[in-house]
Amino acid sequence: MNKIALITGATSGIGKATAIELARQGYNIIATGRREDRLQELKAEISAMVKYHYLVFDVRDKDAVHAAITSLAPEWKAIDILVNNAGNAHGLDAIDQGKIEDWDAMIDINVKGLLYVSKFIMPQMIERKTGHIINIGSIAAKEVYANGNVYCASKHAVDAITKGMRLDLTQHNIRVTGIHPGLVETEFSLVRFKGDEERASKVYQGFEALKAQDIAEIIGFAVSRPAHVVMTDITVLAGAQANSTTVYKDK
Ligand code: NDP
Ligand code: 8X3
Repeated sequence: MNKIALITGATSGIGKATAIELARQGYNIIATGRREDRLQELKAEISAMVKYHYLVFDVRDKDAVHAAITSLAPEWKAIDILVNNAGNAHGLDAIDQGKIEDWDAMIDINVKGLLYVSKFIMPQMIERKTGHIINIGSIAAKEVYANGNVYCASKHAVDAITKGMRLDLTQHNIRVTGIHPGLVETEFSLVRFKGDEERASKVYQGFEALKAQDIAEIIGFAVSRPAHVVMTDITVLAGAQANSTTVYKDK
């Protein structure tokens, strides 16, 4: 029987590429997100390879998360791989200029949403004594950059939760991996800059940014290691990127 992978935030970017990559590896896929039309679109591509199921929920809504996970039919309940990917930056403002609704969004989605989804999936992993949780952090989990304040805090929290999960879950034979990308060209900057396409595209001009597929392949590598190997912490930057803010762009 095929193993099952649940990927949050599979409607675009890293999550979508990961859903397709893990389907190629033979995992049956549960894709989640808020945009149902995109989850439906993904069906054609993935169900040509493996079984596909999608769940529509906002990770901020703990009741909706609980209802969605408990609604799974018995054949979908034994989730082997959880990829906690849903998340975004909202705004890029100095701390005194930051908007409270942006702070709420980042803490509620990137931190609390990851916890809610994990909360309802970990018990069956513990019961079955098997599982792998991949948390998508960021270079912002390792460094703090100007105006990144609360986004960086939310990703530092993801890093701490990842380490805490490993301490508490290894005894149950559950592997925990943190993946920390630098600049990946997705809808990330479009969300951060609230739909400003020109400002968003400038982030990725003058160098070759990482692609969602690059991260998906690293996730695919981490989950395909033999059972006695756990990749704990992977930071991956674009080739022209030396740290979160030093990017060697074409003149
Ligand atoms: P995208 O904006 O392309 O994708 C974000 C995904 O998260 C979408 O599928 C979106 O789905 C989902 N999502 C956002 N908010 C919610 C919510 N409230 N409830 C449910 N799902 C939600 O960005 P990326 O692919 O780049 O981002 C994926 C992860 O990678 C994020 O955690 C991000 O912080 C991290 N990351 C990104 C980097 C980059 O440079 N792009 C670098 C380092 C880390 P929908 O809107 O349909 O709900
Ligand atoms: C996304 C990458 O550099 O904007 O996490 O923080 S960065």
